[in-house]
Amino acid sequence: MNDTFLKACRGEKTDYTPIWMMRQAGRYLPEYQKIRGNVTFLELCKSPDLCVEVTLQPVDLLGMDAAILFSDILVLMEAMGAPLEFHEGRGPIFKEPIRNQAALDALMIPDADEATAFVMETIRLLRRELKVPLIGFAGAPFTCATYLIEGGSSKVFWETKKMMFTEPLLFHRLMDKITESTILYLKAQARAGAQALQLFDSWAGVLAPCDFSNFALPYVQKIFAALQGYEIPLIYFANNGATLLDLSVSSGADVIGLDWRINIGEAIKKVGKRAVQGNLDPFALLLPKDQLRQRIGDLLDGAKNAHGHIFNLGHGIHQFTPPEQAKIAVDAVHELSSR
Ligand code: 1CP
Repeated sequence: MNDTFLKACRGEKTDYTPIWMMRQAGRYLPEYQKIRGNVTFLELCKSPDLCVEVTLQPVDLLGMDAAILFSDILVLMEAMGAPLEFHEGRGPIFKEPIRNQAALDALMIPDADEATAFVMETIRLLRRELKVPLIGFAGAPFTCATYLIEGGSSKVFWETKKMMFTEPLLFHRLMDKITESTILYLKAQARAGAQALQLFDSWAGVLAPCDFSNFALPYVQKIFAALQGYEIPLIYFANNGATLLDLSVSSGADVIGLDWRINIGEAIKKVGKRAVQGNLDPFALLLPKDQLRQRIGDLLDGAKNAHGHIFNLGHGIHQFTPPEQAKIAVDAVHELSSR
């Protein structure tokens, strides 16, 4: 068992810096495309055998030091009773957005072992196969709420902010329900065998710090507090979150994920005795080999005072990234950080 990733999460000394990449299982890999060619995205998410296969791909092909469960943050929203569709090229759609009390009342707090049995089965199967740690995950409540309220992806978040500012009680009640569901869901993942848990807050960066404090952070704190007993590393990734970093350190996470917009050395000064994860610009994977290695060397150097560093991209790997470039990055991290 290669436990370098878990050691780095705990701030312990490691022989080298571990690496994994957000969205490492996915469309940039031809091996993923091949499987995805025969099934829809949601069918894939609900087929444990196929989920196992695509989860293993980046670990086997590229040498990642951790695996992340293949699933999607919106699977839980569907289990709560919000009918979900994925349209090719357009992303997720909730045809019945949650914008009033009646719609909110219709949402359930599901029993995760039943409603998302396929996720738990995937985790159990993966643990038999994997020689690196398995990361489970969920969306952070604010990010999940934006999809439910907007009815899909958004750029301006009009409906979400309208509810926050004109019907704050309704917004908080929705956040409460997502939070309760997420706690049960992540506890079930931990029981099934997930060895670390990450909350993805992809849209937290659209919030002013005062609104993040009021409308988003308390729910992240509640989730991480509920997971303390499992003694597995908890990771919080707020995309575009540099301006929220001082607040994010109070989330209760053991590891703070960093997007690429902040200098890693500066971030490390703020996070104190916590590990950091990040933060190469995903598009920097396109650099010519020598420059990519140089850039990675600089990043490792910038993180030398970290209380644990897990190398990652600053957000998900882009679907048109050549897999060979990802492999160069993995090898460079291993080689340049070896001590
Ligand atoms: O066509 C396809 O094959 C679907 C593309 C795809 C994939 C591969 C989607 C649709 N989701 C996923 C997998 C996925 N999603 C993983 C897999 C594990 C891994 O990292 O390897 C994870 C962790 C997610 C999480 C997720 N889904 C997030 C949070 C992370 C992030 O990237 O910010 C979000 C926001 C989603 C929603 C989602 N899923 C898929 C799409 C197109 C979207 C919408 C994104 C948007 O609104 O812009």
